[in-house]
Amino acid sequence: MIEKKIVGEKAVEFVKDGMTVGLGTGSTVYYTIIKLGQLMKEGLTIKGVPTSVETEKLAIECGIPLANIKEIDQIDVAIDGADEVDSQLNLMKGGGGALLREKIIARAAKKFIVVADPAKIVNHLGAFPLPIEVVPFGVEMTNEQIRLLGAETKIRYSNGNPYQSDNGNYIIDAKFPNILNPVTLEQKLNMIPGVVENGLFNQMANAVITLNAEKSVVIKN
Ligand code: DER
Repeated sequence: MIEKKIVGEKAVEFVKDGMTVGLGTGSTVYYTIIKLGQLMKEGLTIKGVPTSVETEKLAIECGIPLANIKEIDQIDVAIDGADEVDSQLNLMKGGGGALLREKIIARAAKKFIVVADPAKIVNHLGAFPLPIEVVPFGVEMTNEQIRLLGAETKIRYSNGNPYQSDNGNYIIDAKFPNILNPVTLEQKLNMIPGVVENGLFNQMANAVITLNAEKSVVIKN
């Protein structure tokens, strides 16, 4: 999809020589990672911090050296995709199941840049089911607590078994009606025992790169 490629590649303008770069997960940031690999061949020197096993494999294929996650406590810039972006730049993420590592790395970054094709830009979050990472123990009980917040919930399955994140946890996809106050919802979700993390990335993005109606690149911040 050309729109993904345009916005994904634009994000490399936020990467400077010598940086430690958080590498997101998904089909848009894929183009960022490919472009960074090309720039490394032209002399750019960076270290990557992948947000998933999938991204780690892609970074290695692109020749991007990986930072040792145990040795870093800060990241210069993190670049990632999103499933939805609202008018306040609150994000819904986790469609790719990588939300926990993505959120850890996005929070540790001095700058968090999001790459999103125009279809992701919404007035209010909620058309997309909210991914919530939960521990496998008592998943049905945790599911019920989320349902009681007003969501229709589904435990994510893959090949006939519950999907397992890179961290060995399950994902519950929770369809809430229009999410008018994502900050309050995030607080309520994180109070539920068994919830590890949720896909609401509120007030974290420093900039969102997308396209306007004329298909020109715009940077919302
Ligand atoms: O899981 C995520 O949050 C990913 O960033 C993903 O959902 C982004 O979507 P994309 O594949 O359309 O870029």
